[in-house]
Amino acid sequence: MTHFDPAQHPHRRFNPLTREWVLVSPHRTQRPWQGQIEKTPQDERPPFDPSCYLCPGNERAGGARNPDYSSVYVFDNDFATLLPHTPAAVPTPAGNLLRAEAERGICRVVCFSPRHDLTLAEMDPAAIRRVVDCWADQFAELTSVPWIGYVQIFENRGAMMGCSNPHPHGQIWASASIPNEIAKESTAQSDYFLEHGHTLLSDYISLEEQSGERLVATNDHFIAVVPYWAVWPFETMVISRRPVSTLHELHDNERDALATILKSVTTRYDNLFDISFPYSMGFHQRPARTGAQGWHLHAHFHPPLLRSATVRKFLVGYEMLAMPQRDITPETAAARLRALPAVHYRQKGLTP
Ligand code: H2U
Ligand code: ZN
Repeated sequence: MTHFDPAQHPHRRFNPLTREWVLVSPHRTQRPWQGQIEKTPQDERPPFDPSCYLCPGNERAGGARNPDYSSVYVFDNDFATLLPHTPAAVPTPAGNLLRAEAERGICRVVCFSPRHDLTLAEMDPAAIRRVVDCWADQFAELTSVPWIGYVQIFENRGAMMGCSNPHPHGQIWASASIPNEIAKESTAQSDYFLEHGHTLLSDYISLEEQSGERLVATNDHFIAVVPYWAVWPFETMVISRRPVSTLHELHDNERDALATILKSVTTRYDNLFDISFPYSMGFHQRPARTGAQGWHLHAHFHPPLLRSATVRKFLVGYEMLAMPQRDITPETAAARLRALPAVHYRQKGLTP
């Protein structure tokens, strides 16, 4: 028997943020594939689409009309998942197996650009910076609502992720209670901070910089890595170097740096299979009122694609019933993303 080699042998890796494990099976990347046949989806869109409910000046499905906006535009979701005026429920007695609580919230839609045909990857850094400012302002505004407990800023990109419209946009769901993933990350980060006196992610980014093998992109204020414990094949995390807990605390140059690294990560994603790469991404910031200790600002990108433009990974079977599993190692995924050109495939050959 040879020595254990994480590039060859099945193993499991620990996610210190959620305290959950992921199975890694690098030896399986050789197995034959007879599943889905690949074909590259077309992605040609006009800069303005008269039938798009997010384009400037158009009427939305809910009946409201968008203003003729020229930068970032935010509105209350016409079909919001959470509503601000839900009546309070009678508390379910502890120990009851049928437990429910009323949930209140505020849901918004953020149009990143008036241009129907762009994506974050294709927007210029100054325009992405305006989106960063909008996210930061929205976080501050929504956390100042006394009953809001947590603000989730996210983007579903691509029809494969259930995104209903290709116009570049994201969503914000602010809820009274703390969602599951945030509760897990809060506990882990706060315990780590109390024990070590600095944030879990500060120590983590030091390790990643020393090894370099999972880095995707870095700049003065942010790093992008395929996390050691990644579940999705090309999952990444974007982490601020300074241990701030919200977007709102970022200085001017840090906000520019965030815009730049978001462009870099999304460009590499698109260049991986020469398509507009689908993903769900979102920022994890501290809860509004509690559990702030040790929170370190970061974003997660969860892209579903595996080996081509159409072969996607599903969390099914063992993963649905037991635990997540991946084949290509995070190190291999990071090396592939790192090696890609920094110029977007649709802009190759165009003068900047
Ligand atoms: P997705 O593309 O991630 O589905 O987000 C689009 C959101 O836009 C969705 O939550 C909202 C939907 O409720 N929406 C409006 O608020 N008004 C509309 O006219 C259409 C869609
Ligand atoms: Zn549009």
